[in-house]
Amino acid sequence: IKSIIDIGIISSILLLLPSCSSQEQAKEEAMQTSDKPNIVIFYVDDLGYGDLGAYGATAVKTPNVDALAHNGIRFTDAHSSAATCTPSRYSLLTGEQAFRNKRARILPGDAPLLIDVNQPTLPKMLKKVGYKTAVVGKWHLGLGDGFVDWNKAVKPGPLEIGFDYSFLLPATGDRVPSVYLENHHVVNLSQDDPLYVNYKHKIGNRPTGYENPELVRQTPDEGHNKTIVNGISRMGWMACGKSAEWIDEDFYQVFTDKANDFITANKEQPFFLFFPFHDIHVPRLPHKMFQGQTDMGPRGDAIVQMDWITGQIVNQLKKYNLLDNTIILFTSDNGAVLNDGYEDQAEELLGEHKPNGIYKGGKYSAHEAGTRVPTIIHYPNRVKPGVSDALMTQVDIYASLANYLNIPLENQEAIDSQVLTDAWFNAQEPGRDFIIQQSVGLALRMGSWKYITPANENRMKRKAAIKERKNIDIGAKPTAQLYNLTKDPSEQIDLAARMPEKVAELAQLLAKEKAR
Ligand code: NG6
Ligand code: CA
Repeated sequence: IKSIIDIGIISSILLLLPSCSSQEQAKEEAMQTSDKPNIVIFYVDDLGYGDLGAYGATAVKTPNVDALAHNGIRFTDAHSSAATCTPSRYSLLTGEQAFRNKRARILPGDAPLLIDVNQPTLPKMLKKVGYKTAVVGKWHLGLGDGFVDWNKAVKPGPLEIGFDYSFLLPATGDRVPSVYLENHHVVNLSQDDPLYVNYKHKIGNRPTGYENPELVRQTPDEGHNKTIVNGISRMGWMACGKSAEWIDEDFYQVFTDKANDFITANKEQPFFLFFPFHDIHVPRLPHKMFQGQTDMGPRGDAIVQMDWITGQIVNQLKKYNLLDNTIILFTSDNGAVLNDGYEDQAEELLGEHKPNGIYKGGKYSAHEAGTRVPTIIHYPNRVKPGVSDALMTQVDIYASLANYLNIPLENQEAIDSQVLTDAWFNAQEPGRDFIIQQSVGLALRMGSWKYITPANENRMKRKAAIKERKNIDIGAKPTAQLYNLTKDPSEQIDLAARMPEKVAELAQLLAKEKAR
């Protein structure tokens, strides 16, 4: 009898055991997951301060992004570190101001990888504590270490600087090669039709915008009139590689699917998804589904497309019950621009819409609209919804995530990055004391004040060119400029001549920061 009882006890213990330990395991996993939230960075291209419903736009509807703003913190004074794409991306991924690296400027499509493979990066740091990392979208940080043969393994690239997976537009939508790159390889490239790229002179016999203007769907400026792909002439020449060509109107689905597949594959463990959109950069060619959704033509419709993509990815997080434990950072790499290489009626159809809100300048500019961009943090597990006027910069994403995840930084790692998690998670907390804004020159914001460095002759020439072609004031003057943004947010009154001491104080702080 005893032995029967024993067997009974043992077997019930045995029966109990697996469920017990699986409960333990589930608890442990849950703790791990809440320890390590997923991280998704939505990085829109050229989205201006006034381009979203949540930031006052009425001519375009952005319900998906607005929902993130409504349920998270919407920042009113948050900045990309630069007024153009490559330097902003560089700062975000390295925690270092881009002016420290002389090569961190807008790159051509055949530029070598900008970030050194030995340099610390945000994805490398996250990998140290077990994150799976991916970049899906526009890269524009260079590839390879000199000449790239697109028919072989293209490296070093994202995989060598900390991403486990990459699916890219290698440079931008307006630059060749107009093909997708998945990890090290051009997608769908046929061995019989190898792909060549040149930025100095014409190669191959494909039509170009300057030779066959009748073949293009949008009239280019002279920077964008080289090889025609999908009816759009690009920057640079591309020969052969026909089978691999992208169709711009498919971007919305292709990138959404790749991002969502990555989420599905990693739903059981912490992941970092860096999602740099092509939208709303030129050429603006939203899919039919979005065409005509606004009265603003392709630029407005591209904003709607961007919003839709955001919604699809957020839905994927919801589907797996991951949304509450995901830190979503939604922002842009620089301010808005209307004409940036193609005639797509962005200016003519603008109506009352204010792409940069009340701010002066735009993409390329040292004025506020160069870097003051929509910025939203959504993280239901920690963030109480609100609106924050804390001064913020994307350079701080690196150290803030490190701090939140208890990852110690090395001595020379992310040297410009500060911990701003208090402000990330609480709209009442203050932001930074000062920020540096990089454009063709540098500017510094501190308290109410904004200081812009004096411009040299080159910068003055660039100012004239950008004013003429893009109708943007890049904020270059031969003398220093000073504005009081509390009283004069639109930078109308230059106080530099009246307040030389303030100018000197801010110039000194900037010089000290540069010398670090
Ligand atoms: C500029 C291009 C512009 C755009 C920009 C990059 C000219 C005159 N302008 O050089 O069209 O491609 O580079 O934009 O060629 S960014 O958002 O990636 O920085
Ligand atoms: Ca950009």
